[in-house]
Order: sequence, then structure tokens, then C-alpha cells
Amino acid sequence: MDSTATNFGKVEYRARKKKEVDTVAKPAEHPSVQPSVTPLVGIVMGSTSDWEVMQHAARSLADFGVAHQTRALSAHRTPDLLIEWVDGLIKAGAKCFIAGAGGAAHLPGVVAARTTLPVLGVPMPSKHLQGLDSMLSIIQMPKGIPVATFAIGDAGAANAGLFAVAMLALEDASLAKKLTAFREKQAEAVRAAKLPELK
Ligand code: AIR
Repeated sequence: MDSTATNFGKVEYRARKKKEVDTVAKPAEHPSVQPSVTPLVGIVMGSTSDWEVMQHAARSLADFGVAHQTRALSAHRTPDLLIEWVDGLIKAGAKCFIAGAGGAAHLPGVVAARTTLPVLGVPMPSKHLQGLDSMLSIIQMPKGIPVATFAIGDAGAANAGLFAVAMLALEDASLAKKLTAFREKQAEAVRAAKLPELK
């Protein structure tokens, strides 16, 4: 990884176009978000209707202070704009993409076609097939262009965020420490859990 990842957490801002600034998670929006220049992760979804689920990916990143940018862009409805956004984030120094889509969910595959950065795909629950269509669309990538596919829905979105944190933590000791602490806290909650008394 290049210096962007090892510079994680440093306070610096780089001039960006207005529309990009508006979608970057800023410190004021979440206390744990570092005021980092570059969005390290691009989160894209096929529709604003996916936000309810995809916010969980953003939450995972925000909880670890990872700068990210969120956009609703469709591989079918706005293909040119999608490519433009992907190219812009690559140029800005992003390290990976999280892409969520539903139905004929080509979005993660189209993003992966444009970059060699890792692409994490999140299948949206869908009205008629409960997300099975989305999952099969994302998971069945032809050989040569991989997309890592996560669980359908909230858990998949949250885990995609955590997976991005784990990748960034390979080059960032303080992030790795936070991830270990998160796992310990989670394990402690399970250890302390009590089942209800038998009635
Ligand atoms: N979608 C949008 N463009 C291409 C695809 N596959 C997906 C969205 C969303 C679903 O279509 O990711 O999950 C329904 O979108 P909407 O905007 O009709 O609610």
C-alpha cells in the first residue's frame, strides 16, 4: 500500500470539488471520524433506497474513524457518472470500494471492471426474491475480475465495512489495535451474556 494508508489519521485536508466534499464523512458528523484528507473507502449503492442497509457499512467505517465517501450511483441508470466517480476516488487515493446493489446487481462488478483495488459487494434484500437475485448476481463473477461477496442485507454491509477496516489495518498499527479491541469487547459481551431463567 502507498503512503496514504500509512498516513491514516493525519489531519490534512485536500481541496475537492464541492459535490465530493458534501458526501465525505466529516468529524462533525461522527466523533470518531478522523479529519483525513482522502476517502480511503468509497461506498456506492445502486439507489438511495439501498441506504437503509448500506448505512451499516458507513457506520462500521465511522466507528473506526476511517474516512469514506458515500454515493448512490447506478450501473444501469447512470453508468458514466459511476465510472467518473470511481476514477475520481482512485485518483484521490482510495484503497478499496464497497458496492451494494439489488436485483440484477451489476454495480460491484462494474466497479471491479474499472479498478484493481479490492471491491466488496453487498447484496441488497429485494422485494420479490429477498436478495437471492442480488447475491447470485454479485457472487457469480466470471473468472478474472473478482468481487468479494458479503451476506445479504445489514450484516453483509456491516461486515464489508469491518473487512475494509481489516485490510487497512494491515498497514496501520493503530487501526489494527482498535480492531483487536473491538473483537475483545464483542467476545466479552458474549461471555457476560445470561440466558433467561426457565419459567
Ligand atoms: N439497481 C439500480 N440500478 C441498478 C440496480 N441493480 C438496484 C438498486 C436497488 C434496486 O435496484 O441497487 O436495490 C431498486 O432500486 P429503486 O431505485 O427502484 O428503489
